[in-house]
Amino acid sequence: MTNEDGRMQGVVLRAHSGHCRVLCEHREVDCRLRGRLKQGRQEARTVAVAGDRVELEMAPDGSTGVIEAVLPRTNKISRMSSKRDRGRVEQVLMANLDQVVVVQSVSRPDPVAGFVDRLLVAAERFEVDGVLCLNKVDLAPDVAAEARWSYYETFGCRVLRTSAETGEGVAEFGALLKGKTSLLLGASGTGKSSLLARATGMELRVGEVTEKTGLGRHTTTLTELFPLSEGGFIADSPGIRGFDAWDLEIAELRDAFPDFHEPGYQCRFTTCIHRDEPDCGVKAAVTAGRIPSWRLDAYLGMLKDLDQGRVDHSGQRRRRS
Ligand SMILES: Nc1nc2c(ncn2[C@@H]2O[C@H](COP(=O)(O)OP(=O)(O)OP(=O)(O)O)[C@@H](O)[C@H]2O)c(=O)[nH]1
Ligand SMILES: [Mg+2]
Ligand SMILES: [Zn+2]
Repeated sequence: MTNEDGRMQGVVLRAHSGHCRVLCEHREVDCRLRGRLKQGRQEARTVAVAGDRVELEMAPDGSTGVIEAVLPRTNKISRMSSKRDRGRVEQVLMANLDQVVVVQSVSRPDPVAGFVDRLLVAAERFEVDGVLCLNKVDLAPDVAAEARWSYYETFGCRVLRTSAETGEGVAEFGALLKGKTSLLLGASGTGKSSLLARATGMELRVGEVTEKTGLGRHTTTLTELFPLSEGGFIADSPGIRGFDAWDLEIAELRDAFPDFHEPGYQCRFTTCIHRDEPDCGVKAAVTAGRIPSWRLDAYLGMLKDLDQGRVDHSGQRRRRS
């Protein structure tokens, strides 16, 4: 596609310090960013990310290009950079997506309490569909976590059970991706790349889970988008240890727990954040066993992080940008 300036349009497949691989007219082209697009070193990584639609000027021989403009995003997934000492830096993982597929192994690595909840909150915060994919169902599951999974379905979250090893559920996983732009997100070693390879036949690097710690080895190092033969795109991403959604307000965090909405109507205060307030409908629902206590714990853990983040990063309350 060409616009009136004679520029081509493309989709960024991967981006790394000002260099991007762009899919343009069924070809992959290495591009650099036009200097004026870079807004200083720290922001450079947010200017163009996987999934961004861009306008580019192609070299006469068509071998390389220069990104002249990044088109407005329909949405994005972004988080606070984990390099906390540098202050508050936004890290955009991906732009223009339809869904986040949270990949969690039922064991090896074992699920960490609150982690899936955290990733689903990120999807809610950025108004992207969140799906939970439980992988490695061929292994004996971590018993403590097993009881939790079916709860997610009770508030409308789709839950898939897969094994990249035996192929169980992989057809369903493939069907989920069809025609959509998806991002695979999860801890290292949960099997994101393995699942993707099994579902699409692509050759991707996978890494052993460390015998001693049961953790992954951070095999995938860059978020990369792949076009699917049946339409749509899928992004594989590096394993993450934590995720603090960028620019998350307390009220947004509260609203990102769909199972709290209805009991929340019983809270005495409409501003209740279900922490210290009296007559809280959500806490009553936990006491009555309608909401499991680990869900409230996951929420309160994130609330605490949010409170601390506000002080740690700037010493003053954050303002929406
Ligand atoms: N038993 C079993 N092993 C699996 C399954 N899926 C993946 N694995 C193994 O888990 C290990 C990690 O798989 P990867 O696909 O590299 O995991 P990843 O999530 O991409 O990890 P990072 O790239 O580090 O984030 C490899 O040894 C895989 O063979 C599964 O369904 N069952
Ligand atoms: Mg990987
Ligand atoms: Zn409440």
